[in-house]
Amino acid sequence: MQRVRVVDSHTAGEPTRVVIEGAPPLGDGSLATRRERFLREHGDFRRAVVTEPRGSDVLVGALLVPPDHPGRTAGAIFFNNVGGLGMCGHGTIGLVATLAHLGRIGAGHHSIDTPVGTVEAELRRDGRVTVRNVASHRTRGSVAIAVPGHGAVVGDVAWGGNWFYLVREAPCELRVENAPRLTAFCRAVRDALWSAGVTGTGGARIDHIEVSGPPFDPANDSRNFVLCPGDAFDRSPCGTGTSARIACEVADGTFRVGDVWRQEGILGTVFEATAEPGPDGVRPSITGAAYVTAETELLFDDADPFRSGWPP
Ligand code: PYC
Repeated sequence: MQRVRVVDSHTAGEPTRVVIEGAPPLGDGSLATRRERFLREHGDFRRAVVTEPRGSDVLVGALLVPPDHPGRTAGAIFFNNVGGLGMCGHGTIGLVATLAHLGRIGAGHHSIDTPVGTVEAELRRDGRVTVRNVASHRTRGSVAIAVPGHGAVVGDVAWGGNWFYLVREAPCELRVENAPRLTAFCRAVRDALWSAGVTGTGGARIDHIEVSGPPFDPANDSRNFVLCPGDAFDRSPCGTGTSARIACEVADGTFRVGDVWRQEGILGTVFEATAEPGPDGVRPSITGAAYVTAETELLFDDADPFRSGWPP
C-alpha cells in the first residue's frame, strides 16, 4: 500500500491539494526539467492524486519540491486532470496557507520557485496572501476567430503564467447556472484557436479561455468565467487569468500602475490585483484567501482497479 500525505485547501472556492510526502523522486535539474519528467514518467501518480475516486476534474494538485534557488521557501509543480500548469495563482495562495497550517512558515515574505519563474508571496497577519506573479504580457490584441455555432469571436492573447485567450463579450450572463453553456462556448473557442493556429509565443498552446463581463457587485471591476485545460471551470477568479487580464488592461491604457483591480469570479469571490511595470511586461500581484479543508493520507492499493485514478 503506497501512502501519500496531502493537505487540501480552497482559494475563493477553487480547490488545491498539496502533496507533502510520498511523491515520486524527480531527480536533479531545473523545475521546468523536473516538471517535464513528472508529466512524462508519472502520469499515473498525477491522475491518482487529482482525479476520481480521490479527487475530481476541478482539483489542482501541487507537488512540494526543492526550489531551484537556494534560500527560496519552496518549489512547486502544479498539475491537474490532464497535465501540468505553468503557474497557478489560486494554487500558490493555497500552498502558502498550507505551509502556514503546517507551521513551516509564518507571516511575512516568501519566495516560491515554479517551472515558469519565481513568484513572491506575502502571508499577511489576517491570513490573506498576496502573490507577486511572473511578468505578464499581451502578445496579440483583438484577434478575431470564427467559432462554429457562435460566429466571429474577438479576444486577446496574453500570458499570465499560463496562456490565455480573453474574450470580453460573453455569450450569456456570467452566472454559475450557465456554466454548461459557458463551458461549451469556451471549448468551441479553444478548438477554433487550435484549428486556426493561434498560439502563444513559440507556438505555445493556448489552454485557458477567459470570458469577461460586468461585475454583479459594483465594488468590483469585472466578472469572469475561466475554462481550464481539462474542461473544469475555475471556481475562483483565477490568479493567472487575472494577471493576463491586467496585462491587457495595461496595454489598453485602462489600468495604471497604482490602481487596484477587483476581479470577481463566477462564484462571486474576489481577487484584488495591482501591477508594477517590468521589462517583460507587468508584474501583477494577486491577493486572496485560502482555507485548509483536510489533511490526510491518500492510499494507493495495488489491488484497486482505480489505483491510478479515472479517467485513465
Ligand atoms: O488561479 O491561476 C489560477 C488557476 C489556474 C488554473 C486554475 N486556477
